Amino acid sequence: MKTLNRTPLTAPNRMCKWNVQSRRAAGTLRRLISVGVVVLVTCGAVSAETITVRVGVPSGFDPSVIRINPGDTVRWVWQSTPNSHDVTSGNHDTGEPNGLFSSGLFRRAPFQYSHTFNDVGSFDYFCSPHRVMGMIGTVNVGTVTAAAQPLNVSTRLRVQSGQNAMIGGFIVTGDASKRVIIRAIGPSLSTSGVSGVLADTTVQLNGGGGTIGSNDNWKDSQQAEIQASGVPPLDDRESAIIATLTPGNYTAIVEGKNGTSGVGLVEVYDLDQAVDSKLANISTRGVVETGNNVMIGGFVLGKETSAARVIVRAIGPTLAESGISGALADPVLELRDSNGELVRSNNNWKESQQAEIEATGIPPRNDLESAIVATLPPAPYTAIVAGNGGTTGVGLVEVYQLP
Ligand SMILES: [Cu+2]
Repeated sequence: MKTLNRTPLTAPNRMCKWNVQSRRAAGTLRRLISVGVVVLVTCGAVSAETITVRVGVPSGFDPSVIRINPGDTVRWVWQSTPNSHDVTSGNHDTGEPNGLFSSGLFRRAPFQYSHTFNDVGSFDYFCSPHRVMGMIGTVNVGTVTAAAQPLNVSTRLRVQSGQNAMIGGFIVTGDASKRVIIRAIGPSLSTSGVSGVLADTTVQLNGGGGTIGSNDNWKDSQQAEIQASGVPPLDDRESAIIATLTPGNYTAIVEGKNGTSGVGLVEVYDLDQAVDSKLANISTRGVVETGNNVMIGGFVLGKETSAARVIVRAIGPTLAESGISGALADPVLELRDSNGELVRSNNNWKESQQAEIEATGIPPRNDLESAIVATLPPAPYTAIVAGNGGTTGVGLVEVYQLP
């Protein structure tokens, strides 16, 4: 197995509740720290949190279903809308209040109401005048024992045009809508020593059989929202879209403006980690080259404190079946931790872990493709895909969370 000497993309730039903890990075990683991969990881120790729910957007609660730990506080924040709203605990179907919590009736922005949930359980609430129109919410309180979940995905490669654009895919699973930011990064990569960067990025978000949105320069629209996310792009020519997405499949297509090529980064961040839904099955397709232009996929496992079981796949030859020309003939895959240490590598998936990979139900369909099954503690990781023997072509990297 050829070992790639490659620094990971995802730097251990860890944020705990938005307070940046500066953590010394290994030498080879330091120059990549400013790449802009801000990693959101809920810290291991469980401490009480405050989760914000927006009231009246335009006539609902956002997010409407959340999961929190006992002792956490929910803060409802009224948005400016023509109507007044309230938060009243009780039965969704009958509108009968149960007296557990109430903001009082006829509230308007600016107004906030908070309630701390100490008991485990599922707590329904509604807005009295708008319940019948579906303005209802639920707070699920329980010590979270689920495995860590993907909070963000980022992939870096040399972006080309048309069929060779960079395509980031992800799935929102669960019952509730998920608020995400999608970023396409190019020019600011040069500040971290990456050469040949995409000078001006564009991004298009597709899902539900159509285009949800597109953006060229992020300040052109949603500027305030993007800034408020805490992760605005560093360069005005870079692109970003904030969207609240119902469970389903989505793709983010990153291209250079006017057909230009260069190294780019696509990122999807979970902006609503308390919501009862998650990002899953993240993938990126693009042209895999050599040296600095191999495909570097980053993903972050977080939110929960227990380890997650994942399968990482590097797909090449089977892309030809879906009409992709110039597919990578023989991918090799490396999984590295945030310090750049090799967790595991694989060339042909049947060479090791064959039974484990088959048991996942999603083994690669071509023997030359690569896969790794691993149980990983919450942290950032990188999956590096290259062509065996320095070959190049279109490849796909995928990370699936396993039950
Ligand atoms: Cu209302």
